[in-house]
Amino acid sequence: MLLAGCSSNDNGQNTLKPKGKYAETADNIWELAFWIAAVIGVLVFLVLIVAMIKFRHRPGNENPKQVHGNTAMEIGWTIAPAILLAILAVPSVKSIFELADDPASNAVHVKVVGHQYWWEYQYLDSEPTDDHTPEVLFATANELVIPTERDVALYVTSIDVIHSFWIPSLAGKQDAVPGREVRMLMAADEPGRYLGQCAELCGLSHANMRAVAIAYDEAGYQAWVEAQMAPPVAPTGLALEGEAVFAELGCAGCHAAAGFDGERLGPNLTHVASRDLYAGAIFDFAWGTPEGAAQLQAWIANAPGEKPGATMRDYAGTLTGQQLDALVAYLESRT
Ligand code: HEC
Ligand SMILES: [Cu+2]
Repeated sequence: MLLAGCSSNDNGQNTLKPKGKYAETADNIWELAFWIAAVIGVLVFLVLIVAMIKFRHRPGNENPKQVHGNTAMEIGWTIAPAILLAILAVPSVKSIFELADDPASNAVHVKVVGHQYWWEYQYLDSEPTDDHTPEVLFATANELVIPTERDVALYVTSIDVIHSFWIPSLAGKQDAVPGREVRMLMAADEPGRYLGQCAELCGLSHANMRAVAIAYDEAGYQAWVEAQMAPPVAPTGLALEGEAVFAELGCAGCHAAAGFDGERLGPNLTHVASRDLYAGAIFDFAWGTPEGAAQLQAWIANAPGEKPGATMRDYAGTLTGQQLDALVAYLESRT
């Protein structure tokens, strides 16, 4: 606990430093409960210490008077916690209703899908309801991009096992359960990058299933949406060669790379070059650098070797240097 307390304040995953109104709502309840518990804790320890010193065993000291079955005390220590819980229930229940409220009418709607071991984000044109299935405008992975000062309604689900979606400074934690879609509200006050983590043990690479929420101001967000909606540019040169390799090696069987055309096993790569992080946000594309290219080639050549349990096909080092160069050039052109 001491070591955890020494962690720097800006480690990015801190529920106690909320950066948006929904995270604040949860933090406020914690704050109240903490201070009540802290006062009680200090009182209990004080009484305990006094009792230990004053009534400790001394030679010739009889057993103290026993209080077992004392009706007044039994009633007292049953009623006191009940009253405390009743007090805490007021803000808790109020907050539960607030967090379950309908989002504002200008909200952004995103379906969040947990996969072993990465998060997919499908941007919807409207709110999903019992008798309305919204259209998916585009899909992205690992980086959830949101506007500041607007409600973001996330519809959290999973396609395989139970995951848990958690960006500590922007919202609470929501289990992602296959076959269920649970709405969760998120909001960010300031532009920035907010780190998160899958919070439900979901398999071998659970710890490698990170997430990042990126908040832009309204203009920045609109520009990003426009770029995601734009059709991918036609590749040229080495990238064109890479497109052919992409088709030939069956990459397209798992990865959509030309818009949103249905759900696939792997992340949508239509605009992959607009993202910084990949493979559950554990690697940095570092586009245009030799280190970035080397890491990406290592990933494509042998994904499960780079990330244990990754469900991407293991090409087990069968790809040639020329194929890998062409694939990286192709991916780099998906801006
Ligand atoms: C069997 C399905 C499958 C095939 C085939 C496949 N991939 Fe993948 N790919 C995945 C999955 C699943 C992930 C995510 C793995 C993870 O993060 O744990 C992934 C991740 C990636 C990523 C990182 C994307 C991101 O945003 O995280 C890139 C780039 C990629 N694959 C490229 C390729 C290329 C190039 C090929 C063809 C040589 C290929 N993949 C073939 C399933 C596949
Ligand atoms: Cu997970």
